[in-house]
Amino acid sequence: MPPGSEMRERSPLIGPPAPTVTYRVNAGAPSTGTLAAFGFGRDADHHDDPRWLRVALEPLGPGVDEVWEVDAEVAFGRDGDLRWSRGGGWLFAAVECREADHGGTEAAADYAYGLLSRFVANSDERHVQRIWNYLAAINDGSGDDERYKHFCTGRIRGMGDVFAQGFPAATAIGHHADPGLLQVYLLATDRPGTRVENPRQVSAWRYPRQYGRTPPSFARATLFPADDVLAISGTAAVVGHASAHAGDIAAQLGETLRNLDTLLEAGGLPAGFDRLAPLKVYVRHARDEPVIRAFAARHLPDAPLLLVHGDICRAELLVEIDGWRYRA
Ligand code: 3EB
Repeated sequence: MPPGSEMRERSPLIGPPAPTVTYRVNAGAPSTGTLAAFGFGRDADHHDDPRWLRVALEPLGPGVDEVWEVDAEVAFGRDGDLRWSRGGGWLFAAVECREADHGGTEAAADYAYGLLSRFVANSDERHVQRIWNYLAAINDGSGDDERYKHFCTGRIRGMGDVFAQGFPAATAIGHHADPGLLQVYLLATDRPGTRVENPRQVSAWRYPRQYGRTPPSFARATLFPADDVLAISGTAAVVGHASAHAGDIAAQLGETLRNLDTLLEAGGLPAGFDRLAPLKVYVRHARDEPVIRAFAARHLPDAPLLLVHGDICRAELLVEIDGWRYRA
């Protein structure tokens, strides 16, 4: 074979290896290589460490912590309502704030995204790959005044130029804790990832007017720069732009899995969600837990799974799944 004609299975590493994500019972306090760690619900541990975040969603079933680790030393700190950590080419940043301190949902989202975008813009790790948003009573209010829609308007206003190169993959879920609490956290790195859209779904930023004044600003998934992980947004039974199977949890689960499978294919990842795919399932009605567990046992038997109680941003949607799919 002449020099230079070797075929490569895929492109060489062009970015830092992805953090590892694991679910653990009682993970304990963050340690050297911990980029971030999360407890869920009111019984989760407290650790006075900027890398530790207690997420305002109650676990369904056994509570576990989620831990992100990098193979490097991690530095961390706080700056007002923002805390951050960085190591191995990755940045974690989180903002927690109270809506009342900013004059409402829209203003609080604007504030939180403003803090995050300014912080990220001043970091080497300025390419936001993934972001999570938890706000209270997400479906309260009707029509354009639903709280989620106010959140979407504030979010895009607070997103600075660091988000303008392409929206990150995201999750936006309603919590049942402290009514005015907004939690937003992100994962960024020092090189751009690749946005992946779902051919079965209209891109969220192109949703028609009926879903609100401000279309939601997120990508369906991000392929990390080293091509080692597909980070998957909150995925529900949305086909085209419409919600499918209103009120039918079993059918919504099936449609959601079709969307997840389609995203893997679109991202060029191997098919299937096995032990290399830690997933989180957001469940509107706690009574649906047994149906969801049975579905998971059948279709996702090896995927590490965390079920949490949370509201999906469209009132007719009963379940949403997000997560990570490692290539190997
Ligand atoms: C959907 O497909 C369901 O506003 O950040 C999923 C993931 C959804 C993220 C967001 C919303 C968001 O439109 C809702």
